[in-house]
Amino acid sequence: MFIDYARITVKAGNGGDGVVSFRREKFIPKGGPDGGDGGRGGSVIAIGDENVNTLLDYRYNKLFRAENGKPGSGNRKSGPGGADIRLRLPLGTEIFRLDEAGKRVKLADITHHSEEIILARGGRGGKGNSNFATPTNQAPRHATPGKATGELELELVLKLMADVGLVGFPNAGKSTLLSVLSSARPKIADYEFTTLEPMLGVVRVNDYQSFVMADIPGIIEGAHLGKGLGHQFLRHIQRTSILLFLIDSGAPDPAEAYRTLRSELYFYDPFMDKKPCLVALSKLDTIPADAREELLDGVKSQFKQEFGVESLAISSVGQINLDELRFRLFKLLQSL
Ligand SMILES: Nc1nc2c(ncn2[C@@H]2O[C@H](COP(=O)(O)OP(=O)(O)OP(=O)(O)O)[C@@H](O)[C@H]2O)c(=O)[nH]1
Ligand SMILES: [Mg+2]
Repeated sequence: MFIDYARITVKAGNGGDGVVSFRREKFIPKGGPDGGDGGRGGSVIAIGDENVNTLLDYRYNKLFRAENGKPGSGNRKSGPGGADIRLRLPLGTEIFRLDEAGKRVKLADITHHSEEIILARGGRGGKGNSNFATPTNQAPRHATPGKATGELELELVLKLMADVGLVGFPNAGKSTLLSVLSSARPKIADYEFTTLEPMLGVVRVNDYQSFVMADIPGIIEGAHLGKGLGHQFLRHIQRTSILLFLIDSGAPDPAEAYRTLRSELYFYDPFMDKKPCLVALSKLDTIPADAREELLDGVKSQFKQEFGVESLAISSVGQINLDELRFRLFKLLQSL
């Protein structure tokens, strides 16, 4: 199951207490103070993991505690530190702390594999009485307690990381395109809202270069008012570098479809409307061969003139213009 939001509580370990102890050895009746320090508590650390794709692990398990530090002991022995815990998070996870007023404060944005960020630092260990001996007080009877830590309420919000985001109405052929350009195997079917969760695919350009494309559920007019699946998945293409609009070549008015899609993006985030983009007219194989040229010339020049955007016609099923599309997307990415 794909989960892109979770609310969790984390708690770093308390510091272990420092102890009061005195040397007791044969023939040394009054040994000096030898109470050791407490160990530091374990920290709660977030770590990026490219093999994790969802926040599912954080959906049911809600409380994450690192181990407390152990108290010190005699002979100036420090207590062992508590073990840290690491929360493995998918790349693209934003971490927010909820402050007392319930306001979100951004703590971190996990974008790289193995990247670590301390979310809650373990409490410092207390000092044993061996630290407090002075010329005037050679037998101090006090030690300090370890520092106790509090719980933190966190929100995890996953925004998938991809280079190209696919945008289109339901049934436009987005998932089919992802499946022919990459090794991803999204669900494909001849009805609307087949895709219910986002999926990433790696598109190979040549032996050395590739980019990542994200397929999300289709959006419809009024998505910003909650129609269809609403806008809830748009955040997964919010940080892609470019957008690929996919519009059925057989649509009665492709330019109108494009206007609608753009305005839905704009309602969600005006910044998305400014991303560089490309339009692909899908399912070219469904247009009779003798009607293709006329239709496409008209559509292409309209997109160019009215919106200043390049377009090309493709077919995932008929394998038409797929290399060209791959190449153009890659070129656009490289130009940024
Ligand atoms: N003839 C033809 N059919 C296609 C082509 N691409 C996709 N289809 C068909 O169109 C239907 C919808 O394809 P999907 O890839 O599931 O469409 P989608 O845009 O992902 O749809 P949602 O997930 O509902 O948003 C399926 O029946 C596909 O087989 C194409 O190039 N040619
Ligand atoms: Mg789909």
